[in-house]
Amino acid sequence: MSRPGLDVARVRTDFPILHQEVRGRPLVYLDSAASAQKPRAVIDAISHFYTHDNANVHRGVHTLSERATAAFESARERVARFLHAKDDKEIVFVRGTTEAINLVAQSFGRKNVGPGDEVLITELEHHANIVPWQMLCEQQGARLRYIPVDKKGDLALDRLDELLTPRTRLLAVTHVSNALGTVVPVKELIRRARARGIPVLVDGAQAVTHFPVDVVELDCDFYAFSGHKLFGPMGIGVLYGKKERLEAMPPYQGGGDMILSVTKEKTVYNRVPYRFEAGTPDVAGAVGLAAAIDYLERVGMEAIAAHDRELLAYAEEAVGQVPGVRLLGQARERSGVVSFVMEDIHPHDIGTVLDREGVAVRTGHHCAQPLMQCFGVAATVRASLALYNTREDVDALVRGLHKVREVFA
Ligand code: 7TS
Repeated sequence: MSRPGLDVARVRTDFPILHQEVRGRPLVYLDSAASAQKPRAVIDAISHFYTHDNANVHRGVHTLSERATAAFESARERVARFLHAKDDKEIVFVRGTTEAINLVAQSFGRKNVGPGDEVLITELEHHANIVPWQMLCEQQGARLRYIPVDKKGDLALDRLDELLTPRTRLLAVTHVSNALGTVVPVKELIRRARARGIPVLVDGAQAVTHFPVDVVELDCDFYAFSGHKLFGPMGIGVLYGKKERLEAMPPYQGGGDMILSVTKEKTVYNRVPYRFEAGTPDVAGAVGLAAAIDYLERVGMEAIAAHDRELLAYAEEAVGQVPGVRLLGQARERSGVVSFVMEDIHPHDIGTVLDREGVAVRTGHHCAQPLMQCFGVAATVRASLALYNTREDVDALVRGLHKVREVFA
């Protein structure tokens, strides 16, 4: 179906995996927040790399190695432009959001967070933006503090000034909540933290897929995201870091390619970003990620944002009308996901019935257990939307939920 600005029918033809039946029904994929599907352009770019250019990077002078190096570095430039970073050397390739946050925790964190210091996060976070900070705080004798979330799923920003203390060494916050879809006003948080000289890391895993992001305009110190949620391959992700921040940080892992010279006694580390990229990187992954970004920008991030907003409003309305459904999260601004519970029917049972109808959703705590505790639930059903989803997909979900009611009546 076509909407102004985004020809979804056309977009769907670019995603081969969508055109299959699951359990005898056409697949309705509503789990893109967990991992998004890949357009043909990404699959072809990876295949082309392995068919024509595969070699290790930065080490060889032979032609294939030069080509692989050029492809890897051009992917870095592509990512830099996508985030509107000033310099492609501010882009560190990692495995995903999780590794990006662990890198900052163990490199920036170990250097800058000491006994009695504080790291501030929020109750909205995915475990990937909680556990690395808990580990750091335990190692350093520091304290992890949380900005609370209110009943609607917004952060209680009236508490921010009191939580940003002279001991706060970093604020780490999600841009969009994976469990509720809350869009956090990160720009305001960054402004208020930076006014006190406190650096900010933004977890952009669920944001870059839905709207344009400009790290310079946000003025964040770090920004992390995963390739596989951005319609690119698994195993590749990005840490953006302001150059002066990255340059002041020690390496995260030691090994090949992150050095300038090694003697038996001492290593001189390579410059940024290579200092943080020990070992053979996922070159094909970076190539695939660049292809995904090219694809998204051809479709148009603004058009994608408009489509996603419109479809989310439709989905919230339609799902909210199913008898017995309670939607979770009424934050001022939301993106990408509809999270709900249904009377006393267990979310896993709902997910199982939906799967029989060909509808893929995620059920569980969504790796956001502290947030689930705030809302007094152990788990929810989460339908997540992407540029290839249609109103018909939402209608299929709603029909499935009526089926759930019949089964458990
Ligand atoms: N941060 C957020 C906000 C996320 O949603 C996720 C993954 C991560 C970090 C971790 O990303 P990774 O690529 O390093 O694993 N979120 C989900 C999800 O919602 N369902 O499955 C994974």
